[in-house]
Amino acid sequence: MTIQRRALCLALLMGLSGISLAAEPVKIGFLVKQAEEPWFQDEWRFAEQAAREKGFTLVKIGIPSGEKMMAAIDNLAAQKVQGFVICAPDVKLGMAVARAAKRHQLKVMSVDDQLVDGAGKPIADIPHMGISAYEIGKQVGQGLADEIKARGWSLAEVGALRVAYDQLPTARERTQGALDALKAAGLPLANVVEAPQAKTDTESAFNAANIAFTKNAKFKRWVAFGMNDEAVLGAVRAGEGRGFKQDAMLGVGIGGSQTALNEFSKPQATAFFGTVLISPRRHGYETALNVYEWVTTGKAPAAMTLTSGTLMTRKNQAEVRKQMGL
Ligand code: FCA
Repeated sequence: MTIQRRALCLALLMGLSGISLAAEPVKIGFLVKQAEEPWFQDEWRFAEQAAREKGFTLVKIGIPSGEKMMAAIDNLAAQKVQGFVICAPDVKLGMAVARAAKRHQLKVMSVDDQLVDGAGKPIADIPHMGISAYEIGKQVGQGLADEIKARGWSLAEVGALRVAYDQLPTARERTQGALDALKAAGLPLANVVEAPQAKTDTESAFNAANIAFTKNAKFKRWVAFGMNDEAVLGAVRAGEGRGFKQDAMLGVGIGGSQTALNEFSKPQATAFFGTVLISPRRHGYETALNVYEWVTTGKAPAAMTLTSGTLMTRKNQAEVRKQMGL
């Protein structure tokens, strides 16, 4: 074979493989731990928007357990997905996620809940987008403290219900921020009442709050905070059952999705006073786009992105949502 012919063959081969690569459709997975929660619905909706704009396929799977999560990752690989975004049902499954992604040669990025290794240390080489949990928690506490003041309540007589889910680091940091802001405003430490929830949904928060109210009958006024809107809503519903309506109780959540909007649109204000609105657009659209770019150009996402929030109440909801581009 002459040199020219050999070069021609090589060029042809390269061209052919180039064509087959380009023809491979891009598919990105988006796995979330609680698909029924409005926050995750919103994340998916914004991820879909990125998929439409860039022309890739988004594969959405709910992963409420470790088993479902492992099956979903295998399923993604079988569908020839090239990368995925994940909010795992338990952050301690981090190494299992990392290994499965490696085995299938999939790019992986986490969202909302940062994955940890066996020793509980964040897995630094899985890029992550989360919320600035402690700062956002402080905004919750400040929002509560300001409204306590506006109502002329004395901090000394207010019970502070912490709906807790401490096995999740971001949840712990959020409620710690809220607590620190309330303490800085003058809340006595003895007024803090713990309500550990078994799961991160409204029902579990409701049950946890009920137990806490029963044990602490001395308080006639309450504030409630937790890791998200569902946690605070559970506490608010439990309070209502005990006669603590909006004039005796205040709750500020985190999220600002439909859970909060439903409360704000009730004709009568409830004790769900406000929420710190965070951005499902950034967490859904941007993470999906990040993984798409990683797959198509090789450019990895930033190792860590933390997003901020804005206090939103029944009063300023329209304005705040508009500012956030929602
Ligand atoms: C966690 C919570 C969600 C949402 C998200 C940003 O994953 O479970 O409700 O607050 O962080």
